[in-house]
Amino acid sequence: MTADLIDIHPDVRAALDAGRAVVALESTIVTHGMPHPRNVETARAVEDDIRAEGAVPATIAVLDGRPRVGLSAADLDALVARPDVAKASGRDLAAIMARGGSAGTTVSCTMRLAALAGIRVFATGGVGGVHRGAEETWDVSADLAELGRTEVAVVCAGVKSILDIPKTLEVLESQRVPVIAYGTDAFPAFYARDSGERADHRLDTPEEIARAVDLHLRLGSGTGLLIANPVPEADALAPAEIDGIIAEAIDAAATQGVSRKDLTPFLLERIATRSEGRSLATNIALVRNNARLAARIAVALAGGSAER
Ligand code: PSU
Ligand code: MN
Repeated sequence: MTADLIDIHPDVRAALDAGRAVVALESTIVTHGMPHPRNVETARAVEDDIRAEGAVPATIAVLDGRPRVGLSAADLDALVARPDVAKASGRDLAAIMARGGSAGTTVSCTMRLAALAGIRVFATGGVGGVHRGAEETWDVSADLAELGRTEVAVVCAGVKSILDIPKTLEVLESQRVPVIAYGTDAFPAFYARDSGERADHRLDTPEEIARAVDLHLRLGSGTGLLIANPVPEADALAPAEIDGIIAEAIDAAATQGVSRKDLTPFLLERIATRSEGRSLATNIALVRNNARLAARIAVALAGGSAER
């Protein structure tokens, strides 16, 4: 059904056909979330982390009008070299495909394509959510709507405090998306291990999380799951170190009238620059940490047989 719509890399195709573990990865983090060349280096390191755990990585993007599930090294280089590379959420896919464009895929778009390909586990850094001041701007990421209707487990490090975390958790609750924290009662806040909010559920092993994912899907829940994995202690940033930088970035966005799909990339870029790379190092560490957990969940879901 989807063969004429998306290109699935042969390694990914073979793993899916054999029922082996596959982990989807997004690409907006590469095209709009990190500076070059750290973006490409990180994308490759994350794929290696997933392979080391015995799963097959499937980085998802749109290249010259074709959605790709699984990118070769050359595809990744081509993606970042396209001068007009777009940021695609799920709703943008059709128009970008129709004009033959290229795009990094956000969490919402990556979930859509992963689900079409039959992939149930996806790793990223942070998902989008309800922006601070949303009562004025109505800025709520399409990631939350997609989580409310697409059956994929998304492993993240919580959400950044560029967002309104309590409101984001309220929308996830309304959307029937379970929020499961790994090894902690707290909902993590990306750079920090604890947002001050509690997650709905705590599970302590990848196997237990895999069981919950399997049950959620078999119950016909019809939604995704958010698996929140706190940043490793050694890589976390002190709130005092980052909160002022985030507040300054939000003020600058408001002053410059940055809105809609440009807002999140603007904030990420400004925070990375103003923190002199400390936020970037944390970002890279937590994405890799999420990839490893996602791979372990995918291996457990596939029946525990890692490819080693
Ligand atoms: N948050 C991060 N890093 C990111 C993103 C969000 O900490 O790279 C990216 C993800 O691709 C996410 C997207 O799906 O931004 C959300 O964008 P928006 O807020 O415009 O929905
Ligand atoms: Mn938005």
